[in-house]
Parts: sequence; structure tokens; C-alpha cells
Amino acid sequence: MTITITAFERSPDGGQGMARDIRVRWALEEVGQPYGVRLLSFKAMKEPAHLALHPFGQIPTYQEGDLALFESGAIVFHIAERHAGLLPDDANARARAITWMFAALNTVEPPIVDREVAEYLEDETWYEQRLPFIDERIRKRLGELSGRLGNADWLDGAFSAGDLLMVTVLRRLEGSGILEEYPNISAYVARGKARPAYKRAFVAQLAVFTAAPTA
Ligand code: GTB
Repeated sequence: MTITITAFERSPDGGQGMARDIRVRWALEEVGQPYGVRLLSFKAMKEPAHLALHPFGQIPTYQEGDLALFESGAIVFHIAERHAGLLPDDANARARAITWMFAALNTVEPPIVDREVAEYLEDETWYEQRLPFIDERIRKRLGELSGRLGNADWLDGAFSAGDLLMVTVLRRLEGSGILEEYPNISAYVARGKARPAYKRAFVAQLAVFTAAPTA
């Protein structure tokens, strides 16, 4: 069955992997599933046709036959459940990998998103005052994550959907200088980005913005 996802027609980062369709693209590449992409303008995302798919008028969405999903974490989970390669077979190892998916989205991502909201959407003076407190919360989480990761390649045994989400969450800190304070986390993110499936996903997202316009 054909899989279609949605992504930004224009992204503020110009397709550098920050928009969350990168998670879905990466998961589909890891499991070897072809997919199509429907690009949306910011206006189209808020129109009834898209709101029927995504109640909050955002990307990414995922359609496969009569199944329509939204929320990048739920979509990655769905892909991981339906195809081999992103979740272990052993029931306990699988439960732990799913736990890391939730940890990435519910525990590590919130203070990182807070930083972006403060930087791009809030008053400048307010941002300068808040930044040290936000960064302290981020460093607390990264310190804990770094301690757990130690010298391991991945969070719990083989690469899983938990790592996929965690790497995309951590990537959001690139350019802040914070990741570099944790060499094992920086190496972990680099390992994720070095995976052939990630590279294919990245190139595909970037191509939306670099492809020559059609006449
Ligand atoms: N919880 C949802 C999920 O995980 O799917 C969040 C989805 C979401 O935030 N979507 C954003 C969106 O559609 C795009 S990813 N925003 C439009 C809107 O809300 O109106 C967030 C994002 C986009 C681009 C950059 N960038 O260019 O740097 C960074 C983050």
C-alpha cells in the first residue's frame, strides 16, 4: 500500500533536518519502505482538508490506505510495529526501546523546545533572562542521559526507534554549543547521522529546497 507523508513546502531551516518529517522519513528508510511526500504551505496546513488529517494543522502526517496518523512519535511507533528493524523481538527489550521513545519526546525534548520557543517566539529581553534557566534544565537532562549512555553505541543494545527519536531531538541543540559539552552524546548523535538510512532521509528532505524548479 502506498505511504504518503506531509512535509513543509518551505521550512525556516531550508531542509536541514529540523522539521519533524525527518523522523518519519528516517524510520521509513530504516525499514526499507518507499513513500511519497505531499508538500504543504503554511496556509494549506490550516485549511479544512489538512485539519481533517491533523487536528492541530501541522506536519508530519502519514497516510496508508484508509489509515491516517499524525504526531511524529506515533507515526514512528506505527512504522516500527509493522516492519522489522526498529524494535527488538524480545518483549522486554521491546518495552525498553519504547520507553526510550517516550523519554526522548516527553523528558528530553520539552526543555529543548522551550529554548527554541524562547529564542524565536518570545520577547528578546525575556529570552536573555530566561536562557540561563532553560539551559540549566537542558544540561541536567543531558548530564543524566550522558551518564546512562556511557560508552555504549545506542541507548539499550541495538539501534532502535528510541535512538532514532532521541537523535532527532538532540539534533535540535546543534549550534547552541551545549551538545559539545557531552562528548559521548555528541558521538552518539554523529553515529545516528552516519547511518545510511538517516543520510537518505536527510538528502530527501533537503532536496525539497535545493531541487531545481520545474519549468
Ligand atoms: N508533536 C508534533 C509531532 O511530533 O509531530 C509536533 C509537530 C510540529 O511541531 N510540527 C511543526 C509544524 O507543523 C513542524 S516541525 N509547525 C507549523 C505550525 O504549527 O503551524 C517543528 C519545526 C519546524 C521547522 C524547524 N526549523 O526550520 O528549524 C524547526 C522545528
